[in-house]
Amino acid sequence: MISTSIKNYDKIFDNHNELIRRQNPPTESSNGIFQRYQHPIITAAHIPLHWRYDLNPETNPYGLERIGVNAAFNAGAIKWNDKYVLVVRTEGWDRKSYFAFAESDNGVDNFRFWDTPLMIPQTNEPDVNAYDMRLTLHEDGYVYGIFCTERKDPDSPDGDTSAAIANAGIIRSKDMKQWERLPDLISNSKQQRNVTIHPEFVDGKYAIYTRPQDGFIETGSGGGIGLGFVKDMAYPEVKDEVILNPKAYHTVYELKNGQGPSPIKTSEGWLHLAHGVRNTAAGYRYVLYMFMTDLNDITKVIHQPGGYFMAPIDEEMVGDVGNVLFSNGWIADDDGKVFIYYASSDTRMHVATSSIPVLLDYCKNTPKDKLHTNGSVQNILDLIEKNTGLY
Ligand code: M1P
Repeated sequence: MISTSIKNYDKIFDNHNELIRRQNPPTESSNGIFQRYQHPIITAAHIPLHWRYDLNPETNPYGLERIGVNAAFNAGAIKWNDKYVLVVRTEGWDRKSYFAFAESDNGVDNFRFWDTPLMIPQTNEPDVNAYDMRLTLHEDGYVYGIFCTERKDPDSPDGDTSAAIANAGIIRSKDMKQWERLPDLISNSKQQRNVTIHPEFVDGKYAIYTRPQDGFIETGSGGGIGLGFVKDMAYPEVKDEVILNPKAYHTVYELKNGQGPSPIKTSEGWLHLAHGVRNTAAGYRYVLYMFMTDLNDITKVIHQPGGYFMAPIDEEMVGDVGNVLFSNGWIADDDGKVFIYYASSDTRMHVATSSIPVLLDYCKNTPKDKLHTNGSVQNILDLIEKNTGLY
């Protein structure tokens, strides 16, 4: 029965507090490469109650939820003031996404939202939808927040109400509170998503990872993860864009290939986390995969393990857009521990942990995709031979 009593809120607040404070132990099993945790770290239910309910019994006598949240996913991440800070793509019942910051002391549970969601400073052309922000501390001293800004395609035929143009919107800040909006990315491609900034200058320029596409959904000639250079972020025109890591037939990144968060620097090269998409009879399947680029030449891929790094399992496979893992945030601690923040099925946020040495070993020593079935068998035969006489 629907309650008509405002006492309703006591139970709602109790449940909410219990959810926020819930501990998140690791799962029992691990493949040695990363460790999953038992619970999602942020869901729609974690969003503060006073963002959703009118708590005044005079104006909300039935205790109704006024502004609902559909999903909380695809979060950017940064370590800030010793806290693990996420900028969560929060999607309302109205389908609009907006950004909400949440922080935790240990990176795996007890994420608490900051007081209010982010009001993004606007350009002359308002963002109709905004999502998937990457947070990167650049050596110029700014934290850059690069996100997808989506607007209706002005060239779409009459009656086509869904054709959209996606581009990279850019904000930056020195304190994570006051944000300055810069012009949207200027590039040769009509569509750009999954854009992020390299944390260091390259030959005095900003290096930008891109994902050019012909259409909003169709990749067309859009070839994969791009890399281009910008002289001045106040006029972010990408020059000399090249495809750093292309899509490839019969791989996990056959249909789409997009950079995740900005890469992590190690003594042996830059670690990259990306998502690959392939088509199936049941729709697109998004998985995470990894590769490494050269420490001194970021246009050169030096290691790329075959196949996926993480794919959706169990509850992760189900949600608004099923069979999707997506990551646009990770944090490497000074002791080498790595927190991989990933979303499942466009619905909820999770964390997995690993370490720099383990991820380097994974990238360097996992066999490559040899791009044909007997190549995969050969990889197994090589391993069997190597193991002869052991165990
Ligand atoms: O629905 C899966 C993902 O689809 C888009 O990603 P991409 O541009 O790589 O296809 C984005 O809308 C992303 O937010 C979403 O998770």
